[in-house]
Amino acid sequence: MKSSLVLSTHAAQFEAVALKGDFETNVAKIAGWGYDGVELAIRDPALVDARALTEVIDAHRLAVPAIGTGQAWGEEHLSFTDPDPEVRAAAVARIQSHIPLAAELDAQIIIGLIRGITPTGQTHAQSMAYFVEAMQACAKPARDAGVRFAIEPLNRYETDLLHTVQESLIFLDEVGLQNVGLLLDTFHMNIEEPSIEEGLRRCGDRIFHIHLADSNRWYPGAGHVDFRSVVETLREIGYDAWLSGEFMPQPDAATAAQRAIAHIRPLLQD
Ligand code: LER
Ligand code: MN
Repeated sequence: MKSSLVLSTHAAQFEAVALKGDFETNVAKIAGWGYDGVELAIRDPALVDARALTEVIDAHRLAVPAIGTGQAWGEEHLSFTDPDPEVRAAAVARIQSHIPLAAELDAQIIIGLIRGITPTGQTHAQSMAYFVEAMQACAKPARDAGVRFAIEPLNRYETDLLHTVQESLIFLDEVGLQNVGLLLDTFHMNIEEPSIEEGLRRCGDRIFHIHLADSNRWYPGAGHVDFRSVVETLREIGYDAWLSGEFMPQPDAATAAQRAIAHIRPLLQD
């Protein structure tokens, strides 16, 4: 398993991104702290100079395991489940526009809050039907490019759509595409799963990506999640991909990032 840290390419409001500010400075810091990769949070790929971005990342010998897309919801309110068909179409088009960059970086595309929240007057079933439709519209054209999508179950305080592993596995069956799997985030799992380890085991090879944050959404080691047991379980089920830190910049960004890797590294080497 390899370690990465979430970094936004532009200033963003989402609070659980440890580092904000100049991109290259942050990439250099992440490499210097010993991470193997950088997970990029990108609101709109049209705002990103792909060549400049790849040069910076290559220069620091980092990989990009995944691209987060939730800022398009947080800052523009694009969503797969909006009652307005134009907003849904814009959300699908935005996610599709990540495919070329994801293919170039060999990164997965994360589906978190871009799924939206059921608005008043719309049924949950209708939202789920829109969500399946949007996922298929995004994932089908990505198959030829070899791009995968990781849907992230989120806790109940953020959305009403997909909280648990159990619901998400049923959802994956409905989508019915092999390039769609799950991103499991230990912060959300600690709220929604009866047992984090059992949730990981149930998912097995449908786990495409992992986010690490402790129970309080601080860096791993700051709360009560047992990361030794999380890593052992992942190893047991044959997960051999990325553990990506996504936590609050507490007590400050640099300290959080360094304490996270200090906590996780030894577990990976055991
Ligand atoms: C994004 O990865 C995440 O975990 C969500 O909490 C975004 O709101
Ligand atoms: Mn997450």
